[in-house]
Amino acid sequence: MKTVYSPLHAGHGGTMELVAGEIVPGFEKPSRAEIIRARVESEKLGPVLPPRPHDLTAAKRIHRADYIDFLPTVYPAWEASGRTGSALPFTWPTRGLRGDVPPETIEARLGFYSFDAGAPFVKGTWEAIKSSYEVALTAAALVKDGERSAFALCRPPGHHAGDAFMGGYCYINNAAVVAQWFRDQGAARVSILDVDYHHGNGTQQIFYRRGDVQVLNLHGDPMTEYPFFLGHADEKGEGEGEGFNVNYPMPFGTGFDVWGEALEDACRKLAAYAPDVVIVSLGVDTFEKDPISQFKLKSSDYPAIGRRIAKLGLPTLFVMEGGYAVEEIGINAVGVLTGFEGR
Ligand code: 6XA
Ligand code: ZN
Repeated sequence: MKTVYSPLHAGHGGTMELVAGEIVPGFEKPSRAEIIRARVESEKLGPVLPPRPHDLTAAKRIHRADYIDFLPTVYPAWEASGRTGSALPFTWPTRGLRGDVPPETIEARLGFYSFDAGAPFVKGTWEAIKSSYEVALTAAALVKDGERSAFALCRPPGHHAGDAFMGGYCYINNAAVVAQWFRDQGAARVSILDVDYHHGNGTQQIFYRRGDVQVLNLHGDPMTEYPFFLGHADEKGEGEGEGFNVNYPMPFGTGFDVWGEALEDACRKLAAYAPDVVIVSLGVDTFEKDPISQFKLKSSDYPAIGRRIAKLGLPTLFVMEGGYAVEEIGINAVGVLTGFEGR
């Protein structure tokens, strides 16, 4: 399996985040992608290729143009206003406030285009976002051109980003962008299987009213887990999308016995939908030692995930999302891929 990777992700580093009332170093850090790349190499998964340049047309098929145009302006505006450190919002247009007038001040604009304070900008963030997007599109082209599978080693991740908002370490929704790209290249139906520990609220929001992209999500129950405000089992899609959004919320402490059954059910629904291509939002924060998550999957479970997905017999693009136990992130992520390849 070919991997697409860009070193430009590393410019998005040194971020801070708010956890349980404390400012701490960001869990979503550059070493994550480096450790995965090293494991891809040591396991001889296949060649590691650079992304091809892409303009932002494909991003604007999914995201609102004003949102995409805002992203490269964030850090320059932050610096121009004399601020330093991580650019972050602190005010959001929630219920009772106006969400239709983008303000001028940079923190306020960040609040306008986000749902939380979990998507910080530093100097290299935009270049990293853009490279992650190019990684996803380049890997998608490999699958379109006949590879059975490919691995987009995206960083930053994407599945919390919606049509016009960032959050949860995510800016451009890489999986959603490539799903639309496959549709634009002639695929009739696309399935997105999101196995990250967190609900992919952005992906769900983007495709909620569409029947041409099926979205299946296995995740921590939003009653007790981030992103809290989406991801319940009764969210099934609307209008033409009715029945094409499927959520599997699971409680803290869930192990592979229960999680694997949810995967089995999701794979059966996916097979029944008969898509032309499968996009896997590959998060490995379901791992028992993940520092921010509460599932109990073991390293030996990840190859089984890959094997089950391979059994679908469909062209498959893996898009990297979360996973913060950096010591094992390479073993677990690449474990899914080698499992997929049947070794
Ligand atoms: C917020 C937790 C962000 C979770 C990001 C993630 N403090 N999403 O891994 O998949
Ligand atoms: Zn996650």
